[in-house]
Amino acid sequence: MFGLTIAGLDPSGGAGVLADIKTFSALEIYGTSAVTALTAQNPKKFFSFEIADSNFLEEQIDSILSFYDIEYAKTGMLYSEEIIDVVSKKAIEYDLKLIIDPVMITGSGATIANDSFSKKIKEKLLKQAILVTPNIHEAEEISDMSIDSEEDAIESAIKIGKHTNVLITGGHFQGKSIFFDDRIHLFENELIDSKNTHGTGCTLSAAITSYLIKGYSLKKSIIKSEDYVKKGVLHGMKGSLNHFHNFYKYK
Ligand code: PXL
Repeated sequence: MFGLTIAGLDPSGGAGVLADIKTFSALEIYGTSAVTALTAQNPKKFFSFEIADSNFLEEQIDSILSFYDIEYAKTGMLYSEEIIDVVSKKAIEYDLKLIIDPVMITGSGATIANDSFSKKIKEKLLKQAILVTPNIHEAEEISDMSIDSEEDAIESAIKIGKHTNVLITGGHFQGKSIFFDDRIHLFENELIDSKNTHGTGCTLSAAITSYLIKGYSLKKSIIKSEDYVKKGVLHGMKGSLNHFHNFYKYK
């Protein structure tokens, strides 16, 4: 079973393409990738990034999808309109089901999406998605409203839900995450006091993609993925979660 991530490369391996590939592998999916950007960072500090040329990104995606039979792909850092256009075109051409992690700002505070990003993904990409996974900040941007309470978050999820299924990820409102398909589901998550959270968003969407590939329903894939991320954080190290917590002999 094969999966694809279209995302940026974080050399620390906590987030981005490397996190996605580790997650796919830990969950028994053969991972492939197309790299949208190179970044220089560690879990504490973001230094810089270089965006991939869009023709080159297109060639990466073609080289994978002309060879492997891939139904589900996740997206991470896309940054610009040009890159969103390439991903949208390729998703249509290869009939991909997209899981979109609409990353805009890293945990270390760096902006990894340009100003028109949320407008552009609404116009171009969300209609091709089967799930979008914003955090609270990203949900505010996409739904064009501020979120100060659980009720606001539900309203935002319903607004974004006009485009596609949406999971507003936890960390706020007692750790609850909010899933809207044709109705609202609230998932209670234990709040974990840990510094090892770099990469949790990327990992969650890669895990959901993996479970969908394995044939689980969207709701079940989300529940199983939240558990996988929680265990990763509990066994995390040096700022990032541990994608292979199942395999390590030491804890
Ligand atoms: O915020 C998630 C994320 C996505 N993609 C890349 C990142 C990060 C966070 O650091 O570096 C490449």
